[in-house]
Amino acid sequence: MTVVVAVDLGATSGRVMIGRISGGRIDLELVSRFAHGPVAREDGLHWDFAALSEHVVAGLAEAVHREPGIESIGIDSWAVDYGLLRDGRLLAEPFHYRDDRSARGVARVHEIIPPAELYRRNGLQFLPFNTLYQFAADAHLDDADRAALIPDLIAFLLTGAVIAERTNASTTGLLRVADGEWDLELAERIGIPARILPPLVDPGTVIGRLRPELAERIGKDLPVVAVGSHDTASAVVAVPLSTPHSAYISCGTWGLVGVELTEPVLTDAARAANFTHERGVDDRFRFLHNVTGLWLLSETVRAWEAEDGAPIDLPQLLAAAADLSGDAPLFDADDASLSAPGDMPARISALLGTDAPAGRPAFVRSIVESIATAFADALASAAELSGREIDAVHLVGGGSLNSLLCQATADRSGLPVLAGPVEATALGNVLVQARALGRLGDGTLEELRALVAASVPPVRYEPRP
Ligand code: LFR
Repeated sequence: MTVVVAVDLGATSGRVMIGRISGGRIDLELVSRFAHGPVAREDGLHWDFAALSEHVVAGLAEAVHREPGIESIGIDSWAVDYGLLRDGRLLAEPFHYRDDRSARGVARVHEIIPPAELYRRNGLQFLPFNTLYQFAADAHLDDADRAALIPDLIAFLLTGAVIAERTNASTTGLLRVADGEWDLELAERIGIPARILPPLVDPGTVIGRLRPELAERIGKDLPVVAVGSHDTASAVVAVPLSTPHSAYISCGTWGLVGVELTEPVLTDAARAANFTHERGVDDRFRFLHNVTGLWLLSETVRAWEAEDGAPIDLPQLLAAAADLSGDAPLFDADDASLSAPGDMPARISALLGTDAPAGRPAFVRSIVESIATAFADALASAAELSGREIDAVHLVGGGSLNSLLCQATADRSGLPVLAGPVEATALGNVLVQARALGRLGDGTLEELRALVAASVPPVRYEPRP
């Protein structure tokens, strides 16, 4: 039996999970889960990084307490955000990618380098919060000796080693799509000092061992192993893709919709459709588009709870939404006005205009159908741009539990949806650690995925006419 611990930090909640692999099966045990999100400070939206790292260390200690046989730690999180280090100390609390300072960075970068050239170099879809734009708007860059992306920053706190794990580094916009190395010329042109970019490592590399004081608190001296530290990269590892004709949707706060490729598609059409080339584990490309996912629902529920002063039963609300018939009014789930936190029902209503449903179940149905419509559009684009016929869609992550969303995605795309695993990201994290420990042989991605398919059978949704 191989036992490891996965720290998986999503944009609205984090979890620590024990992963066990034995007899051709993989299982997860939830150790701790904590909510988190943007916190408004005087100078903008941040992450409460002190609270986050305390949750991680406490979760790891609890994991080792429950399972002394744990052999390593892997960390993944949402992408693009970072902390600046100087002499081994964090200079300031990391900004949240939804903070609007990045708009200044976009203007500054695009003045120097046109978007078409950027796409040829880094292959990334335009998202205003890509790290390079955040760097360009960051007043403290010159004071720093290193920048570390969130999972790398946590690995640094745990071990003292500063690296840049490659799948997540590919979301900075500063990695060359051609060879996955830092584009130092690009960095120089936009005024980013090369010294802040740490050495790149691939998933499977041992980053370091726990600092002695942390090994003592956690209860064991463990190595921290680089996994696909971008959560989406780990999720895609655990998508039980059966054929090259399957697409995936990794659906949590975001819905990441795409296919896995071995060669990039750097066409004008791909750029116009805003399709990205994020690096996957084993040098695959995650050719995908970001659709605003469950963020729309979680922010809506948060606003209603504040209004009611009481918690809302979301499963009940979704069931009521599923019972409604007739066409739901649709809005563009990707509209830029929905990106910031705040009164989501009002902003969605503004997009729907006079069509905005009055009742909550109908409102929820509009949200879910609008997300499914955006998913279906992105699936069609993925097929067209990659020249690949798609005959099934794997929907993994939290969204896979939302049967209204899964069925609507099947209906609107005309494709069968295979839902699950819900914890794809943690599974991918665990699998890459186990392989690094030498327990899965050379384990190709296909073998890792077969292990997932054998352990977590998907729920199938057929498209209805
Ligand atoms: C999903 C995700 C997306 C990334 C977004 C912001 O959690 O990592 O892949 O585009 O968050 O970091």
